[in-house]
Amino acid sequence: MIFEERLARLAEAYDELCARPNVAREGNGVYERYAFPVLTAEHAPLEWRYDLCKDTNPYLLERFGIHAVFNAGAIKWNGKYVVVARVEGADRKSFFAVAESPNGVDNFRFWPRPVTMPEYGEPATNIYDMRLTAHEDGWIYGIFCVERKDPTAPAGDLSSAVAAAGIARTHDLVTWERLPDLVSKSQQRNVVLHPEFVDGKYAFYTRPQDGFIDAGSGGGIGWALVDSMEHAEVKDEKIINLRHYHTIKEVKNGEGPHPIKTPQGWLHLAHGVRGCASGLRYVLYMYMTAIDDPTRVIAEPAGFFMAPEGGEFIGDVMNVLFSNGWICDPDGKVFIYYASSDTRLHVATSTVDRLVDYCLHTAPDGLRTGLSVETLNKLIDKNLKKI
Ligand code: M1P
Repeated sequence: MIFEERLARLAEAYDELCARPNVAREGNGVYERYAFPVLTAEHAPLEWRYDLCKDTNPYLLERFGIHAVFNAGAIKWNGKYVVVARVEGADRKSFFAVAESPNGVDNFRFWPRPVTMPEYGEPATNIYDMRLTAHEDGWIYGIFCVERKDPTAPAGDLSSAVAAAGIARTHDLVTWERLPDLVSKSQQRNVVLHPEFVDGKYAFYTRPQDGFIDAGSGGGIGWALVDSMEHAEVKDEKIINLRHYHTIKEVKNGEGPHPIKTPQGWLHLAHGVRGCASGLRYVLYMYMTAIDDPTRVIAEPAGFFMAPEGGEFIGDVMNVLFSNGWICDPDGKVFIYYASSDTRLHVATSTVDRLVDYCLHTAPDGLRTGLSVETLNKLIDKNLKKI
C-alpha cells in the first residue's frame, strides 16, 4: 500500500510540475524572464529515477539520482520547441536528453530515453553543452565538449582533464552518427558550427584554451574554416572576439548557440567570465558581426546582457549564467534558453528587432571609468533636453 500511495503522490507531483504554466515577468525591455525554470532535475521522468517494480523496489527508493538539467542546445523541430539538455546524474556524469514543449516556455517533457551517443576513440569520461546547428548541407550537427582524464597527469592528480570538441550528426535527434573529434593544437570547449558554408567550407567558432579550465593565452572566441566534417581540423584559427582587462570577459569567454542571421548582421550570444572574491562569475553578453563577414564585429554593447538574479545565483556552481541554445521563430520571436548555476534551465524571450536594437544602440565598453561616465552624461543630456 505504501508503494502504491507513494507512487501516486510522485506521479501527481510530476505531472503538476510539467504542466505548470509559465508566466513572463516585466523586464528591462530587451527581454522577459519567466517565473519558473523550464527544466529541472525534478523534470526527469520517474522511470529514469525509480525502479517502479514493487517486487524489486518495495520501498520505492530512487535508484538513479538526477542532480541537474542545464546548458541545452535548442532547435525548432516538427513545430515543437526542442532542447537537447545536459543532464547530470548524482554520479557527476553528464549525458544528453531531448525535451520538447508546444510553446517554448512551459510544458517541457523529456523524450522517453536519453541520447545514446556513440563513442569516438578513447571513450569520454563526460560529455556536455551541445550546440545544435541545422546546417545548409542538410544535417543537424551537435557539437559538444568531450572530456577525458589527462593521460599525462602525474600519479595522484585526479583532476587534470583534456577538453575536445565532439562532433555528431543526425536527421531525427534520436540516432546520432558520431564523427571524429575536432582536431586542434589546443584544447577546445564551446565550439559551435556556423549554419552556412563560408568560402565553400564549414566554419567553426572555437575557444582555444591552454588547459582544461584556463583559457590563458587563447585570447577569446576564435574562428576556423575546415574542409570536411568527417575529418575536421583547425589549421588557421583567428580570434574574432577578444577578452579585455576589467570587463565581464576578462578571464574567458565562449560562443553560445550559433548566431542568428538578421538583415543588419549576425546576432551572437556568448558568455563572459571574470574572477572575483567569490570565484568565477559567468554572465551572458551579445555582439553582432557583418552579414557578409561573420568574423567582423560591428557592434558589442558594454557589459552583460544577462547576469544571475535571485535564485539563479544558487546551485552546483554558483554565480553562473550559461547559454548554448536559442530558437528564432519566423515571426522574429526569440526564445533564449539559459541555465543558472549549472543546475536548471530557464527561458527568456525577446525579438530579433529588440535584440538588434540593443546591440546597435547600446554604447560599447569604453574600457575605463571616464568613458562610462561620458556615455551616461550623454544619455542624461538627451533626456533633460526632452523635458
Ligand atoms: O561551470 C560554468 C561553466 O564552465 C564551463 O564553461 P567554460 O568552458 O567557458 O569555462 C563549462 O563546463 C560549462 O558547462 C559550465 O556551465
